[in-house]
Amino acid sequence: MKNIPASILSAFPFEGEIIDSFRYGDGHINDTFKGVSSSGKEYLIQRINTKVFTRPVELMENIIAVTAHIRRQVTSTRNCLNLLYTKDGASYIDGPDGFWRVYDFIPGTICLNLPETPDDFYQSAVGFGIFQRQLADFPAETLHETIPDFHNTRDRYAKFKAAVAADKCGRAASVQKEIDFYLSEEEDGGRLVQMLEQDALPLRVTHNDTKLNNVLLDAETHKPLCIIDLDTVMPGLSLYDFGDSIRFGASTAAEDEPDLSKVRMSIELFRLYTEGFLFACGSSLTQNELDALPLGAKTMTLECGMRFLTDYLEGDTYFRIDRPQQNLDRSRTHIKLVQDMERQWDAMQRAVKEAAQ
Ligand code: ADP
Ligand code: GN1
Ligand code: MG
Repeated sequence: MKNIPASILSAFPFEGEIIDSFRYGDGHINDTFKGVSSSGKEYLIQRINTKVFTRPVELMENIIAVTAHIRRQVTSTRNCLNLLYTKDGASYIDGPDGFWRVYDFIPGTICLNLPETPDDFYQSAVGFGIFQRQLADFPAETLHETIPDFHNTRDRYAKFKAAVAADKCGRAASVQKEIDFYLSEEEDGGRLVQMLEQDALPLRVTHNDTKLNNVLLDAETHKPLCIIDLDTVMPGLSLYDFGDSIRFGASTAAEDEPDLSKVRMSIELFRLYTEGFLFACGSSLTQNELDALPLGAKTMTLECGMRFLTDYLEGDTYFRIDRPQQNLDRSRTHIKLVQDMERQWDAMQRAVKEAAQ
């Protein structure tokens, strides 16, 4: 999808007319555009990937409920996503051009792929911690599961093994080393699921996709303003949210960096994120959750890296790529990060203990 279809532009009551629009952001799943209207107001216009989100109407119901819950707790319109309803009063358009929704563009914000300064990462942790707190009393049973088994790492392993066995594109032999690495970590990969089954960890309402670029920071102060990308808000573990942030943001390089010598898990960034997250929501976490934070980071890194490799084996049909081996590169950076976490395990545990005091 190169730009926004006319049928979508005519369906929403934009203030003035959309006079400019272009692709926006670095998401791997949906098609996101920024639209600028003749009145000067800006909009974030998105086509939902319905191959990934097969029940988009339920997804929208979740977003309406979650944003209403957050809106009641904040004072500024910059602290909560705001949907623009169609001229017919619907929260989306579903037609021959796809499934589309529109948000007010929150002005004066930035989104980062790598922190510009360590404090940016700390602030993102505060943002996600506040989000966790804001949803602590949200009735989880009313949420739809937008992607079943999304962070069921055991299930992700089953899908990975099936992709290796099918070897649809004949790529498995060339990435045997990477396959072997992920398989060798299967036991650790399943530990969170096991703890959940044993009731050792509480199920909460979580975001489940807590990349640094899913928090809007104020462009001037770099303070957290709003958590975005709410498509995967579902019941989950606090460790998923903590872990996914570390996987993406505590790396010293981009998610798809081909030069692995640049990729490390920064223990300084890990410490900062832990401090920010616990500052914002630590008092609501159980001791088991606190103890499992390093495992959360490792599990989410393993899981995501394995998902990238699965997609590479299946022919790059899930995550958007803009060059042939991008998913393979993504899976390799994650191997490096997991190895780096293992090397720094004691320091990670110490950092959690210190931040929790
Ligand atoms: P994806 O699911 O593709 O990751 P996101 O919802 O995260 O899509 O949006 C992609 C990018 O668009 C974000 O990383 C952010 O830069 C920007 N963005 C999203 N929503 C808003 C908004 N309401 N106001 C300003 N920028 C936004
Ligand atoms: C996808 O949509 P985006 O880019 O925020 C993916 C996440 C992965 C992430 C890896 C619905 O997130 O689970 O962690 O890419 N989202 C979905 O960068 O699968
Ligand atoms: Mg996003």
